[in-house]
Amino acid sequence: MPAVGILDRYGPGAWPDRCTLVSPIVLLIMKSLMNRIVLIGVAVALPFTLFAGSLQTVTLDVQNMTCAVCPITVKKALERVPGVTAAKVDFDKKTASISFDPDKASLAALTKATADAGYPSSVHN
Ligand SMILES: [Cu+2]
Repeated sequence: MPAVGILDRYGPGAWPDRCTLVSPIVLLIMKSLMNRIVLIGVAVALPFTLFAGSLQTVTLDVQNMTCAVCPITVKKALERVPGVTAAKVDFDKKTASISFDPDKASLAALTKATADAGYPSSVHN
């Protein structure tokens, strides 16, 4: 970090005598700035952590998957829906498990996405 380099060069030892009072103040200011940067980092990261808790998971029954490429097409279609964080498609069970943010994506948007790709789906019971 460049701030550390500045402190090394202009730290207590490097300053002329008349600056002995100023340098500790500069050090204090630098330290409080660093603390502020850390605090901002925490403040930015926090909402993402809270977000992770509000994800919803749903399993859909998917029709028309006839070959090994079909699940990939369904997965891509689901992942393109805004708010979807993960989509797993099971070819053998003919299902798709989707994690999504319910504030951004709806069940209707998910089933529409698969239907538009050629694979109508409905919520698995
Ligand atoms: Cu196929």
